Amino acid sequence: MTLQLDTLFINANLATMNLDIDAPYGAVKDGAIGVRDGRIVWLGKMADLPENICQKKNTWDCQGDWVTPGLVDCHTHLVFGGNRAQEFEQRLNGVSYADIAKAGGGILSTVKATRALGADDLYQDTSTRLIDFLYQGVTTIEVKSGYGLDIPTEIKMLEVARKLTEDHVRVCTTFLGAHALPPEYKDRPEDYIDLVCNEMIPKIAELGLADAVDGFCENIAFSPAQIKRVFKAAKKYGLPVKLHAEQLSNQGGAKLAAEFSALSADHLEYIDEDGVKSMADAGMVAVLLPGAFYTLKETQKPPIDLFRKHGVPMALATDCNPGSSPITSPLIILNMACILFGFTPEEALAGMTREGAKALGLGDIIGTLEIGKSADLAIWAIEHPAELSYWVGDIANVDRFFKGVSYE
Ligand code: DI6
Ligand code: FE
Repeated sequence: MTLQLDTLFINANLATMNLDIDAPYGAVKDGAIGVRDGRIVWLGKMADLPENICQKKNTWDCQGDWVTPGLVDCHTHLVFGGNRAQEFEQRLNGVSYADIAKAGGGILSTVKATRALGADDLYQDTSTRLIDFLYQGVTTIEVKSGYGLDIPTEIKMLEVARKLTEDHVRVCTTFLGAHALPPEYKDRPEDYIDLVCNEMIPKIAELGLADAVDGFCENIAFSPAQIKRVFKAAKKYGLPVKLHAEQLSNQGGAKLAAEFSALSADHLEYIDEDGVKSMADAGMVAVLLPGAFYTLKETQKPPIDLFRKHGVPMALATDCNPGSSPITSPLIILNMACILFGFTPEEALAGMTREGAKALGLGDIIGTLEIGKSADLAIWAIEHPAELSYWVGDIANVDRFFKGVSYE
């Protein structure tokens, strides 16, 4: 039998992250990967490569480099106008993140800047930021709206996010209309939630611009009852949900998300065991965001022992945004997860590959190196996969191999 391939990767150490392979990192040393039509069709030891291989394109000699699944950043707010360096300065002078938000700064200052930018400029700014992620091995990125808070700007943000696929990356878009209360709706949160549920979600669903719906459940944002309305509307249009929950206080958001079979609940510093159990029962992913924890100088860590105990998968993401996580380096997030939250380097890499994929509902397509999955690969000039969490700063060379356009 002849193995038909487009591309063959040889002399690679594979961190497959496949739990069925009983070795740290699901490692296959001295391995090879065969790719056809953008999918992995052969994976194993060099010594086991079939003799008859018919290749249309090229052989990529990895010379002992490590190959991992392409990184999956499953929570970002990559599309935004301006920046908030001055608020950063204010915070360092003692003003809290919550107080800045209450005074009309914070998210709302980014809303103003994002509304003011034309789609082309917004795309240019975002695409420039995206380069950092691509240079660090990201092949899939989730991008949220939520800095428009009116119909035209939310649409503009999601269209910009969709266009990023042209930059050779898999993009999942999330509608985050319930991020903050826009100034036009000051003191009228229920009216704004009406707009989100009755106009924004239907319009965005009709245009096919969002793969999921998110909300910010917090005392400085929306209550569980308001989020519930948003989730009901999302479900009506067949859109999966996820939630910013328990970031600054315990509102029971994760439990609410579980009731709607959410893909994930994100942040979770203040979640209790009850909340963790409901996530486990609903098969949800905990998306942990050490960049926001670090930037806001939080002291309460998410209860990672409880997630481990109840078997809740832990994903990691940059939460790249101009306020609480102005971070464009996924690898720094791996390091922060280890140092600040007590992840092992293997859990950290799993968090930004296998578990990140699950958090996007793409666990069958990406996230591990396995036959049948998409060939989204990152090839790293390192001697051990723990290096991905270990170095802080510019790490060794990485090559990306990515054939997908958007996910099927
Ligand atoms: N939680 C966060 O950390 C970001 N959004 C959210 O709901 C912060 C967004 C910002 O400050 O601009
Ligand atoms: Fe966020």
